[in-house]
Amino acid sequence: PQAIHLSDYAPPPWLVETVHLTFRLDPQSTRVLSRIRFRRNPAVPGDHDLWLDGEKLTLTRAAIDGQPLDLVPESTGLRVPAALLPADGFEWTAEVSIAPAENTTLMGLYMSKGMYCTQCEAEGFRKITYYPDRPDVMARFHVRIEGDLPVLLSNGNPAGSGDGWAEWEDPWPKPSYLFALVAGDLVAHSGSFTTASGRDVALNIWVRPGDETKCAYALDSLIRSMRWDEEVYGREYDLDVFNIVAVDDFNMGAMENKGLNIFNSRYVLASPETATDQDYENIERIIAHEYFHNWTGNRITCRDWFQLCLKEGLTVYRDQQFSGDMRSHAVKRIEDVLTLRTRQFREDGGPLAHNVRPESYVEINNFYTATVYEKGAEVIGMLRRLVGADAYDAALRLYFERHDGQACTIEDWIAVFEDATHRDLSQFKRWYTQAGTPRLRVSEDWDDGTLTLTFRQWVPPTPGQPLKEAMPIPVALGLLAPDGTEVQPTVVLELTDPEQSFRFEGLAERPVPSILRGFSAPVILERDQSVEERAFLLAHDTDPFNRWEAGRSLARDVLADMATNGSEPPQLFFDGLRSLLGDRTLDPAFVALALRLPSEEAIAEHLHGQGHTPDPAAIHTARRRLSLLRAQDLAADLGCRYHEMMVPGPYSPDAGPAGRRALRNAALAALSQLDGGARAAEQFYGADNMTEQLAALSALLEIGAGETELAAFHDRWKGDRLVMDKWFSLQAMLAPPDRAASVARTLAGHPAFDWKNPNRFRALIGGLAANAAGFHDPSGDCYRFVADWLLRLDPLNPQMAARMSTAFETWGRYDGGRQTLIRQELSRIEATEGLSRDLREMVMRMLG
Ligand code: DPP
Ligand code: ZN
Repeated sequence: PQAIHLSDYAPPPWLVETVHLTFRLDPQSTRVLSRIRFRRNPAVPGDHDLWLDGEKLTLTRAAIDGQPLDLVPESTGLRVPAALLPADGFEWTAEVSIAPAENTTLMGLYMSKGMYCTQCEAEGFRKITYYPDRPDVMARFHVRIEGDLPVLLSNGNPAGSGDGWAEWEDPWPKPSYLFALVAGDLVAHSGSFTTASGRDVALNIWVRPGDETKCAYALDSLIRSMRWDEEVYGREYDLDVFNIVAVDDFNMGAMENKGLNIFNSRYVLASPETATDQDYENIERIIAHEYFHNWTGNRITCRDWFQLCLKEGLTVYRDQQFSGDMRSHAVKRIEDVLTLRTRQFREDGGPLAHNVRPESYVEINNFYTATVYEKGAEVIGMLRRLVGADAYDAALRLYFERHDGQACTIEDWIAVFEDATHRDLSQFKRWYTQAGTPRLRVSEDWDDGTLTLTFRQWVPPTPGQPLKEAMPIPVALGLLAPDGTEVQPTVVLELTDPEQSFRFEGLAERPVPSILRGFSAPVILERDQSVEERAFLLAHDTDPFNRWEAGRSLARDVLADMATNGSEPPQLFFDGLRSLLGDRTLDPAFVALALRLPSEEAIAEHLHGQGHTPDPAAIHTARRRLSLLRAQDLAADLGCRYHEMMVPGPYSPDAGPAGRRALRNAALAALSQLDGGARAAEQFYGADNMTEQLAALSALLEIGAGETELAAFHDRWKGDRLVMDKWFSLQAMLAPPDRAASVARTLAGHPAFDWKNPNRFRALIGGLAANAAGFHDPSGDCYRFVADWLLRLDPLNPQMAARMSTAFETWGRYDGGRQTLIRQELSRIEATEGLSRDLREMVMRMLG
């Protein structure tokens, strides 16, 4: 398959004004009638053929201005020769038929339990009808749906309905990837919202009958998102209705189709008994994310798929701001950095590293990545830090004013900031064009009242980019005196050169620097710091992120030492945690995060970065041991907090009670190592909410207990799909390393292992991949197991298979034996005949 290059971009010669679609729904043979008004693109002179994308369509007829055409479709579309096209525009009509019931890819129009549903981003619309399926072609859509189902939905505003039909009119021009259609036996949980300028908007969350009692939090999150976008970004909603549909079979989290968001049901449905605090937080975040796309993505969209970060990075940044405002900024920042490090740093450090704005792809679905999303959001955060909050607001106003209704590029985005702030941002653009996580090495020099900090930066080579240029790095920094008072409040240093020094003069005593406050740039900070200094920052830093980071880096180094040379943890480590645990002024959610030990994956990544070959088994053992020693050392304090953090009264998913449960459950997991699981079993059977029940089950599994509870959990929840996903993933994730493959095989043989459902597949295969020591068991059993499943899924759902193949992306970190085993599996996949373009591209990139 051909790679597509950013440098080959050419504007479309033909633009679309209006699209009329009629769907005659049928599972085996849905007919799609299209009437499309084309006009010449004034920016592209000359005569041009009309190219219409189309895949797996049966064309029954086509005409230009009513004149039938005799066209022979190619496998990827149709070409109408320029000679047949009236110079100043024409109307294309066509009829195709498709079989939604046979569509297992979950792209285009497909069926999920009797319900029709679409997913068009990035290139699914071409599986619905012939069309210039590219985001720089924006048009107004009118849709008529005919089908014997009670609910028929599409984008925009309702434009009439009757028995067996409904019409929808979307006044806002949009690219085809934002098209959506849903038809099924659905019920709505409804509400309303009045916009700042007084427009009444009907809000509906559509679900299958029986699920309507689980929609209240999603609706509440939507209303808060709509208000927040008005208050913070001055953005109002622009249609009479906003519909959200929950569907069980969905490849991604959710999709921002104009006026008709479609969601994976796990990010809509929640009740206290079935959803955890984490689920509630995710629902709030993703509802907000998709809603915010209405302006950053839909009203202003991307010129081409290379610009994906233009909408995703910005929208993730916006949903992070929102969650911080709704909950706690400190806790949110720590959670976001944890995600960035586990997912994006891992990607950046391996064979799949790519720019925030990639320069080529074979299959665009493979670039919905942590780099585009999470690093893309970090880049926006840095930009805001560099120009300041007010200038950021001014730039965003200019962005909306200048580009509303357009399909834009990163160049447009940067230009807005340059024009609004009169800064030269050409170096900043490297964040979009250079892959890899920058390393920042700091050294300190103290001389007679002056502290000199010297920063050296370098970016390691990544595939296709052996040499790197210096990055502009905002480093937020403060200085603390030995008694803990802050002698230098936060300043932002702007690094631009490979090496730079900064002097702080007139200091009475040598201060302790707090560097990269708030994680002001997505870099790896390398710093020689004593245990004492980190314990000091853990106790005194005024920046909550760095306070957490001090404890985190200490835990990481302690674990790295234990795993590599069998050393014992220093007492200071436990003492630091004890004072944190005892500090009642701290947010319990923060303390819970501070107690969380770095994951085995994080330690492996760190060791690899330090030039070691990580041993997954040794890391697992070290982490278990540190966890046990810590529980023993802090038993009394943990017991105390466990009781104190009990949350009385009815369940509420708000940040306050959720934080208390997080700390309580962290204490429970620790204490279970000492009491044989007695408390956990008690909590499991007594719990009236999923957060407490699942945490108890997890604590039991971690100590090798919980057989009875697993069975009880299964019996209680076997009818609930989303809860059963948790049952699968927890077991795969927490299986003892030497038994992981056999546990996974047993689970795969369970009658409820519906592997064609993406959530269920991800629960088991993703759960196993997250069990680092199990997955990397030296037998290679799990490698084989995962490869077998990828090969099985690939012909049905290539997008999911490709996504899950990232389980193998870290192979280069490990020893020769493991490398050989993983490469064998990757080569076996690569050699398979009929492999999808999606999975083939991933495997080839991983093999290098
Ligand atoms: N655009 C979706 C999202 O990130 C993914 N298809 O919201
Ligand atoms: Zn998005």
